[in-house]
Amino acid sequence: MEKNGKILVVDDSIMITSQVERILKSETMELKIAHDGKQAMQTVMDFQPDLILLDVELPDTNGFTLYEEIQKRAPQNTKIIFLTSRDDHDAVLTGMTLGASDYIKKPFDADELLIRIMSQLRTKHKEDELQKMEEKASVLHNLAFRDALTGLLNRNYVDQKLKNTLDINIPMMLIIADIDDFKYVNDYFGHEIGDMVLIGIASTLAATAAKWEVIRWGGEEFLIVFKGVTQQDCTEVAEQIRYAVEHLPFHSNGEDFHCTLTQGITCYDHALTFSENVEMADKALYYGKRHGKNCFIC
Ligand code: GH3
Ligand code: MG
Ligand code: MG
Ligand code: MG
Ligand code: MG
Repeated sequence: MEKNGKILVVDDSIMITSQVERILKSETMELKIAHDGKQAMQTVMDFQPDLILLDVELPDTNGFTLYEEIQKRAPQNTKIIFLTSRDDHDAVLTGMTLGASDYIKKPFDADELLIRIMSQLRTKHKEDELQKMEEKASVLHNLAFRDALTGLLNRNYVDQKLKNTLDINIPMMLIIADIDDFKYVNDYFGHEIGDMVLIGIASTLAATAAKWEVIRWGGEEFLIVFKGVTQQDCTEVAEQIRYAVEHLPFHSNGEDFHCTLTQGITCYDHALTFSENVEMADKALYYGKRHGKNCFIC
């Protein structure tokens, strides 16, 4: 029969662990016992329980400290219920403030314990389902809207998502950045190294303009969309990008080399279409290309 929950009981009292075993025996649950903090941590990692019943007074540690250790190692939705004879106000507050799912005082009522465990397990299963759905949605989102080589947003993202979020009341800036003499990199070092350069420069752009949307616009062209910034903010980022890319070290066949890029910047005009705005940034970019590259033009 499929088990519907993995429970770890952490308690140094054999009386308590046997009692819990009796209560849960009839249920379709898998049970493990740990008598101290060390055993508990080992079991958390090996067994990956859905729910932990955690005593506070333990021979080698205290349950509150152990709670924090478990949190660091256990999967995200693991439920932890304190089951303890520490019934004073401060202890209850400490346990619940740490984020425990529940706090049950000893001596406990068997039926109540079971119901509370089942309730937490149901919540856990729902959270797991939700997490799986979110992960699936995120994978689908990435497939649709991210470029496979660089991981940056793609043009489809601009058409399907970004264009619907434009607000005429929010000032915007665009940067079109194009790698300088990239054809030479491919011709001299080969297409694979060319790809490595694209990945390196893309991640530099993503890190430097982390607050904004960075799109792989074409082969070696990138579009950065700034919302709610001044021209000065934008040119500061452009200079950071220029500097960071220029100093990014590449290596192939025993040779060290560097790449640069040229940027065209435009203040977004909401009276024009998105493409027309990109064309304006393009014009600035080509001005920069004709005037020595490795620069930005407004
Ligand atoms: P400029 O400074 O004027 O921009 O010169 P450029 O050589 O960078 O520009 P050009 O348009 O002549 O060449 C761009 C090159 O980028 C040509 C194309 O093969 C290469 N490219 C485009 N996409 C990719 C890619 O995904 N991987 C690799 N390795 N190369 C690519
Ligand atoms: Mg104890
Ligand atoms: Mg180009
Ligand atoms: Mg180029
Ligand atoms: Mg060219």
